[in-house]
Amino acid sequence: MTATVAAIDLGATSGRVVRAEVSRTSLRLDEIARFENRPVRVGDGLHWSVLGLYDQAMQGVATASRGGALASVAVDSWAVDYGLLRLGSLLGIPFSYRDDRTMRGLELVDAVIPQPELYARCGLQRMPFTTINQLAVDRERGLLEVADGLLMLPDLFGYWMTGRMVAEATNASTTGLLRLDGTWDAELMARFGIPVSLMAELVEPGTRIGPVDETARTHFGIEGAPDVLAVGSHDTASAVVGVPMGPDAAYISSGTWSLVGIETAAPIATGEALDAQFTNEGGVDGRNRFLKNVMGLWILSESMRTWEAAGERVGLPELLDAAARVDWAVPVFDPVDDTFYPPGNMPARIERWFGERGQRAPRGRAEVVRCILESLAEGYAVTLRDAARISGQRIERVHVVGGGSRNALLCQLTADRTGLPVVAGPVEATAIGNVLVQARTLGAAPDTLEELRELVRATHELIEYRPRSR
Ligand code: LFR
Repeated sequence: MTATVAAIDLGATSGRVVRAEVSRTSLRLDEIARFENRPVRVGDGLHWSVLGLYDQAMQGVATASRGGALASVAVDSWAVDYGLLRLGSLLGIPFSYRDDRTMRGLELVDAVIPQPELYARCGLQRMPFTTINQLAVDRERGLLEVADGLLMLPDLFGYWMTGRMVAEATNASTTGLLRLDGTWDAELMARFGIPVSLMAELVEPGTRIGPVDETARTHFGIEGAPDVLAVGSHDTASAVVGVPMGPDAAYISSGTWSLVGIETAAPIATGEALDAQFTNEGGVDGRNRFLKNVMGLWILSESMRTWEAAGERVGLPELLDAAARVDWAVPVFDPVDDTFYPPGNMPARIERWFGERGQRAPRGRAEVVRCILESLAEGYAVTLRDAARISGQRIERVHVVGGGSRNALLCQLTADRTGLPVVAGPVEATAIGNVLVQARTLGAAPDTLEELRELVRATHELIEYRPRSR
């Protein structure tokens, strides 16, 4: 049996719709649509253009449906962001997690609950964008008094497609409002004045949400009536499904963020994990994603934006070539530092970071790019050593998936600095994880994550980088 399914995969800079044919022994993906995603700043802050994204995604699904009946469709996106609703209608335009209101949110949350206590409850790394911080700001502004529902963005799309509201579990695990056992933490919500009634019913990946409804089918011209399924709707959860790893492996899901970690059987919310600032996020099939958010290629893309805004022409391949030719030592910064979180002039921030520490900053674009990549690779190496130490799991190879798996210099530096072989690919692991879980739900793909990963390994070309001695 072969299943034909469509994945809507939304990233912080672009979204895509992929059509896939999956069987127990084959996996074929075609990109049907790709569109830009740019948050828009208005008076009250930085927002996602959710209707535009939905429109583009659904047009992609319609195109995919014209190429032969789709059995199902599923959405994944970045985590933590959400829409508030009242009587079924969206209340306001969802904020982007890069909006600086999250800093106020951190203060509000700190005033109510000490970090170690919050960590013991939800197991998340302290990050400004966590949903609980954003909701603390909404509460302060009186918004929670009018809202009667909350949907994470993939769940919002699912609701618009089907009329049914659910809270997919892997994405819900990024809110800070789920207990480590995967249930809504009503007591914590009460302490923050967040009504638990805002939250929808939790569903696991593999749940059928319902058929795409008449409104959506007619408006977008979708042929047939595909079912909307829940998958790992947190993009990183889907990416981890698509990592072609075996035992003793770690992963880096490398894009705007680098999510660096391992899969564990259960959350690890110990004092050591807190000190090293590891996150425990829910994975598909009840696995735990023990990982850390390292700033990622965002620092490079923001640097390029800065250079372009100054009227300089910059192409990524040329920059990477120049950076590869830097054969002298460059200094490294801490790619987990909050300085690099908000949008802005990264080269200036890098210079300031070194200046404040009395160190020489990199000069010129080639050195800056090399410094960014070396810093990321060093950040990965430290994180993976911590992950192995804290979990007691062996790490003998590192899989890099996502856009960053195409960055040969970064992959090589990662091998060099971790001292481990790096296996790069597939680029589209997130969409793969999404379609595999759909196909499995339809009975067309193997049952276990191990077998699904084996299928990815068998159908994709991977590149191995060996560590060079230093
Ligand atoms: C990656 C990602 C990360 C999450 C960040 C913000 O796309 O989903 O896992 O921490 O974006 O949502």
